[in-house]
Amino acid sequence: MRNFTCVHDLGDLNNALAQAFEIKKDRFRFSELGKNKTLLMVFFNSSLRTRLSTQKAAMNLGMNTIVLDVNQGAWKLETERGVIMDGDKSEHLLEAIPVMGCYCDVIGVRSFARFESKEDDYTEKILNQFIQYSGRPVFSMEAATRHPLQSFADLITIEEYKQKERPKVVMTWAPHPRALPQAVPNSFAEWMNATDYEFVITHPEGYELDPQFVGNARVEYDQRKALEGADFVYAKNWAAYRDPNYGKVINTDRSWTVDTEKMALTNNAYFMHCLPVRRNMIVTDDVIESPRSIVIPEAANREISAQTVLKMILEGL
Ligand code: AN0
Ligand code: CP
Repeated sequence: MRNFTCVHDLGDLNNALAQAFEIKKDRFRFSELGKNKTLLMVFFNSSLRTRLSTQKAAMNLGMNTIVLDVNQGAWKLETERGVIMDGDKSEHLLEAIPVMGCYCDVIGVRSFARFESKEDDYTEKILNQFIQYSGRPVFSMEAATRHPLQSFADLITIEEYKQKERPKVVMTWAPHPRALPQAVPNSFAEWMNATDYEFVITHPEGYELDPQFVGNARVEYDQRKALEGADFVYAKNWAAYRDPNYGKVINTDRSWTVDTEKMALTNNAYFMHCLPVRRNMIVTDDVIESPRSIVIPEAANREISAQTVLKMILEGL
């Protein structure tokens, strides 16, 4: 594998899952694969899990890692071509990217949707420039439209906890005070659509996602109805996708918070969230602390998804 930006890059999903479980059994089995190879992780946005789990995954494979927080200590970067750079930005991404490529073998990039231009976000302008100009394999550590390392960890987690072949997985929108990207829900939907699970998406009207990600999922506007019989509840907030509200918070309706009463409608479902999560906005303390909450094992699987992806990239070098 050269680049990893979405589920399709993995090829056969069952094969990728098998590799993930092999790594989980013995995460140091491939500790020679990354010897003398350097991973550069470039963050345009904050991170706890992605930063730690990807670095740990690289170390398990014997790689060296460098982390660059673009907004802390690096030169401020211009991203638009043709701009007269007489403002506060000292360097252009078009030089910065190939320079970064000089110092590493593999690059991970975190660059969220900026909500300034839907077209720029949905064409993955920043991530694609890394792919085009770095000269290195590039993987997404959450880009504008997808968070594939998260979705891969989510899938691994569901595979570990599911009690039937075809579980019912419900992704529910939940309230949040600030505008969040659609990357996590888009990506989760894309990965669920690549399985044969029963997959339902529920959200208030106005929060419809890009149809290319919704695919064949059932969209149900009544959250309670959607949750009936669910085996997994995947909560997430996202800002509106549709124009003219792209990137806007159109409501913070707390009746959508996942609480004990909502969970009682399910088939004793497991609760999932990618984290970070705002308690008592997205989910109540009781639900996230309950024995059915698997948010911590889900986060732990980020190491496994990252290591599987890095292993595949290293094998292709
Ligand atoms: C980000 C998001 O919703 O995309 C990252 C989640 C992994 N969340 C926040 O910015 C709070
Ligand atoms: N879930 C996730 O990607 O978390 P971070 O933003 O902390 O990396």
